[in-house]
Amino acid sequence: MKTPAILLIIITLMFASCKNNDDYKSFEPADISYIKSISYKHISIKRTQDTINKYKSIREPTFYEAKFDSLLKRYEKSPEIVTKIFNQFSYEKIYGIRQISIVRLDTLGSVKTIIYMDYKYDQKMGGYWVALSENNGESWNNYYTGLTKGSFYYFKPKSTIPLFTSDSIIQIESSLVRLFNPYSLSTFEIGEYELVQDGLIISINLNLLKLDSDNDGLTDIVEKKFMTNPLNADTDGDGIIDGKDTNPRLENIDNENTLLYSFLLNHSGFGMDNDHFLSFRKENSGNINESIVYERASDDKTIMIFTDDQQIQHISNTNAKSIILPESEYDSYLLENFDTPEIIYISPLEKVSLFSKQYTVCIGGGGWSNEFLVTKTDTGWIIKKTETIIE
Ligand SMILES: [Ca+2]
Ligand SMILES: [Ca+2]
Ligand SMILES: [Ca+2]
Repeated sequence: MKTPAILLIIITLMFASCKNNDDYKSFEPADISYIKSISYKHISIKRTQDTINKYKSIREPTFYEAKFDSLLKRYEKSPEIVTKIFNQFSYEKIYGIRQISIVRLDTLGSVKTIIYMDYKYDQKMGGYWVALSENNGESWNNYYTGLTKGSFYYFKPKSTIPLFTSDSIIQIESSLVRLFNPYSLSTFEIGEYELVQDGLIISINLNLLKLDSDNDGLTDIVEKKFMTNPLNADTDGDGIIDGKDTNPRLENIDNENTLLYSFLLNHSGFGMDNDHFLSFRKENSGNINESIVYERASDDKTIMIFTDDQQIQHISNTNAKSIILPESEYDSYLLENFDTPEIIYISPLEKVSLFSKQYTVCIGGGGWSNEFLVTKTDTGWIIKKTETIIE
């Protein structure tokens, strides 16, 4: 079917409403008294010395950068060697964790611990995680600390004090910092921060870090990040426990619209160059044309969606864990959590014209969006990708 020119114009106009998540437009550094007033049950902060360098800008080289610098010096005349080593090195892993992410690694008897960065729940700044092994590195458990890098903690990779103080407390030399130049995914700004208070030791209580009060597979700390109930194993009461629920805050509902939204989320639209037929009866779905390549979101992935659309709120069967909040909660969420998992925007279906069964729908994330024209038939959806925008 050929799309008439006039329809294309209408579609283009409608797609103009496909908004992306704005980066911080009116960014202001956090208030210092606020930063100092924040407390966490599993964290205690001690002072090692008085603050000397108030508001001095700091940026310590990471382990990764330090190694890269030394390579540059050594192979000054052959940059191709540096690039080669650099590429190998950046994928090297220690106990399953990429070396470049590791802040500290320490051992106490047969217990090993690694403090590292992960962007899973903190897409822009990265969050601090703790990996623990009680059998000398044979098997590991990974725990989110709830602390975001730069908001307002900075763990010092060069610290020499031992991590363990007892078998249930680890400690790390830290500073309180605050962002003064925000991160931006669309302009690739990495963000800069300034020192608020130096000379601190942050202790993490491992028992509280691991605590899963309602035994649903998510720690209390992760439930705070997900805005699920840490004292109720099934927050939305739909029979699926929070740890297994792909949409843990809101009931999963299977209908023609949630099926479409979930499909678009699962495939993100990348590589979908041909029309696709999505049957209302799953087993009959297939390609209208051959050669369709999907990029499926991984089961391990977490995304956030801020939407007031009731259909999108009740999506089910997504591959990624989807944390869905009303649009009005965006600001308050950031105020409490400082950073988010990857935010995905899906527009509600918009009718192309009053009587047609054609709709436009847009799905996007940080710096990208895909636009679709979808047609509802008696047996399923015909999905046609109309545009991809990568900023
Ligand atoms: Ca739990
Ligand atoms: Ca729960
Ligand atoms: Ca549930």
